[in-house]
Amino acid sequence: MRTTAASAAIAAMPRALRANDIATVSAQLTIHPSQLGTPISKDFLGLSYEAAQLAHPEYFSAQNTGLAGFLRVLGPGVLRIGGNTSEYAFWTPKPTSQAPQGSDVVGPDKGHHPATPTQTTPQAIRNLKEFLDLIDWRCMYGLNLGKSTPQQAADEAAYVSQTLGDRLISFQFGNESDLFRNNGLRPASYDYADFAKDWQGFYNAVHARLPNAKFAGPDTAGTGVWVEEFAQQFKDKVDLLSSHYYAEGPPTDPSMTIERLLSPTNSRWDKGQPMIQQAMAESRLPFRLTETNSCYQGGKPGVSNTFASSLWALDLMSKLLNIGASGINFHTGGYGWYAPVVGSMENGFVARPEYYALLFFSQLLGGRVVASQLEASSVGPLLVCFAARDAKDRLQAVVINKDPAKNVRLAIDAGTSGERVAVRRLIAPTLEDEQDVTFAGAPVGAEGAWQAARIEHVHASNGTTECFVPAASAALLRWE
Ligand code: BDP
Repeated sequence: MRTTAASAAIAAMPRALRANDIATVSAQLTIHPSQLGTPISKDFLGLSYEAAQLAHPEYFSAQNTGLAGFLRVLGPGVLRIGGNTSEYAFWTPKPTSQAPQGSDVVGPDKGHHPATPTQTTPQAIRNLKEFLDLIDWRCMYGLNLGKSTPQQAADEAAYVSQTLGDRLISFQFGNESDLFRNNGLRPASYDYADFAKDWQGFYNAVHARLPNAKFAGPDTAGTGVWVEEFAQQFKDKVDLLSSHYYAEGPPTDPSMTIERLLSPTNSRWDKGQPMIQQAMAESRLPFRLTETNSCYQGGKPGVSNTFASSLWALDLMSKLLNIGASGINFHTGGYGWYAPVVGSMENGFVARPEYYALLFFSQLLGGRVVASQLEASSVGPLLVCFAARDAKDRLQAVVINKDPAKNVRLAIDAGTSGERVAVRRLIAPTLEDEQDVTFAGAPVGAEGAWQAARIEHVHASNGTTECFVPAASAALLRWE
């Protein structure tokens, strides 16, 4: 069985590993294993689903074992409920008509029109609790700020809190309220001060009903000044700052390509990041990227569902570690182009390339970043590296080679010698590949089944470990 998996892995090797027509350049990584940096939260990984998915109460239920398997292995993670449809999801404590049943799946909202109103029933929340227990995740629950009232939000929050118990992390009010002035939910004059007033009203109502409830926010689309203003104003009321980020969009724009997604100079993230850091520093609150993905309006075929999205996602997670963020929620649902897992209860679920980035990153959970320096002038900014200690204190290095035209020979000085280093590779035949991704030589199977099938070993010589990282691939190195 091992042999079959190994031969499959070799067949799936990037062209670069088999051919000599790609340049190989050298780079040097120096790791300072005792200089500890940011902790990597155990619940760093998460997914974000549309609130409208709750209108189909079987989806997040203990019956959905097909989906549960994929999530459990990434955990203990965070399931965030929100998205555009949260402003159209109405708490319906006593449904008069039968709520929709079955495995209907809700994809990411494309934001083209106001969403269809949906009902969130007590049954959906009870099922959600069972689902969270099954996967051992917790939930950040978005309440409807756009079209609901503080009173309705308090009623819903009371039921959610009582039912989810310690599976509930916090409530948020509204999804991307910085866009309310553009999407018809508020007048064109709606600004931060108006939002703060709305937010305070909802907070008062929920807090009065649930004095121990926890809150996060502002959950804005942008990482702009609203996050900073919110942090200043509400730092004593929230436990966590949150905002969203989409690397590209809209998908109809021909310049939204794989090349642009992976480019270090085109990143909207780099513009927003300083404001997040400032908000964190001023408020001393942690930050979580509660909704993100490669391309808004549901993603772009040929970009969001390719191997490029795995390398993009890994790179984004490394950027989040750089600022000490506490986690990330990839937006998903249904068969969305950028969804890490797609499918339905009826047809089963499969992992898309982006899922492999989460699986790779799950090896780091509960650990700590350690200081490292990359000297890679001949390689350029498409090579991203960092080092970390895992939960068992083992030293690891993450190497992300986003360059499709350069293999990298990386010399690593980890300040130690004589050890064996295990290498697990994240590879696919090309950046455009949509289905032949493997991690450590193995694909992810039904219900998230995955077991490493190919672990290479390299040895340190004179204190230096050398590792070859093919063009358009990533590697996880672990000192044993
Ligand atoms: C975000 C929304 C989410 C959408 C996503 C998208 O919160 O509901 O699905 O954009 O456009 O802004 O893909």
